[in-house]
Amino acid sequence: MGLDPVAVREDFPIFQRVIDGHRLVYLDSAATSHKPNVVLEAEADFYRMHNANAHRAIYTLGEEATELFEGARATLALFLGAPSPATIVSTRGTTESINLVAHGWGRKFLKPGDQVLLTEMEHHSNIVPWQLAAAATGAELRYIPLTDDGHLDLTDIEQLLTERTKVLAVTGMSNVLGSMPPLRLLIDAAHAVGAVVLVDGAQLVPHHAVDVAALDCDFLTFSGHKMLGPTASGGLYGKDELLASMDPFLGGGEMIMEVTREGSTYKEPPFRFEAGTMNIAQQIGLAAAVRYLEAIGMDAIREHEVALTRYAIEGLQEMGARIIGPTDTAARGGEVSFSYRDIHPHDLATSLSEDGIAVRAGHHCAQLVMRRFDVPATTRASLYLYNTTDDVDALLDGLEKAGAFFGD
Ligand code: C6P
Repeated sequence: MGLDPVAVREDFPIFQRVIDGHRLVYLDSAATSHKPNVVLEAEADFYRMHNANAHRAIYTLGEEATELFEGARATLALFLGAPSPATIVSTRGTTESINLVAHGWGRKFLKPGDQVLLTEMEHHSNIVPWQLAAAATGAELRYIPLTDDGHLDLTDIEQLLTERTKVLAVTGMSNVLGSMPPLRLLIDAAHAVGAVVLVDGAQLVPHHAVDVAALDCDFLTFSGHKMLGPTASGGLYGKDELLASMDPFLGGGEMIMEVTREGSTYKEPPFRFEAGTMNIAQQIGLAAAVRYLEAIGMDAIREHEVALTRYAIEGLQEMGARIIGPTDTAARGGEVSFSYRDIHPHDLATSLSEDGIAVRAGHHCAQLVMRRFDVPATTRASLYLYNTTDDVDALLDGLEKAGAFFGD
């Protein structure tokens, strides 16, 4: 049996909210997802019953905190098909994870004349850290362009991906277009020229089964808050030998072996990259989110979202909205960006909000995408396991209402 979003909603207290007399129609999970009771409980239970710093104390609570925090790492490793928990670094999410790699790997190994290959569909989090690393090392940035329907244009890939390319950093799922680049093909092509590959999994991991061993990516980043977990939870997967070769990102407590006046030696990964008191409760909450997602099944979630995305795209197209991104649901996720008549996305989002409908309007931290499609902003409805066709119908009704109000 497929996923029943109505039953799923029962697990999320926020859906009891009534907003100005309207039920909550939440279509902004690409920005952040809601949290089921099991996640809220796991986090609260940690604070209520086990609260202590991890990896520091030998009293009972301290040992429990360490066990729970490390248990969360093991849960994440299994979820992502990682070979061992030591390949998972706990971070506050994708932005921190990419900065960690661009700093710890990029600044150490990039040299003048090396190239970093990005794509025009990247979120700013997968551009700016590389710009900083390039500025610090003399490396150059190059970009894979996009086709008119919002996929990567791989026509000139052989000119872009060359012996000079040292790293390919690519999203697994665009937060604006929904497009899913052909990761395995890109990873193989990058490895063939000796480049390492970082996959920005901020949107992919919450919505699609991911197996890092099968993908053979070198790094994968993810944000817990987009996959039913708490804010400031998340992580970085990295191949053992790469993590071991990298410099620390932040310096501080618990990431060192020994500190002298002159310098310090560092622990092995992942601890080398976990300076200071960590996001203990958040990672424990994220592990509960992962168990919840696994119990439902990532394939069932994907199947539900594909059907709902198709329903949304068809409904929007029937109303004359312009979809910005692919319309074929096979290689895309449920981030549906559109423009509707000439109504500014901010006006549209404000009008929808009056009916309890939450969508995001703006450039979605992806200004290269806006420029490519010649729009200042888009309205984006993004779907998740708790969304229903009723939610999409509410969006379409809301658009009709906005259309009547703003006119032509
Ligand atoms: N996108 C959106 O509304 P953080 O903020 O670190 O959890 O994730 C950053 C990030 C990186 N890559 C992609 C593909 C993303 O979608 C995001 C976050 C949100 O689209 C907030 S801007």
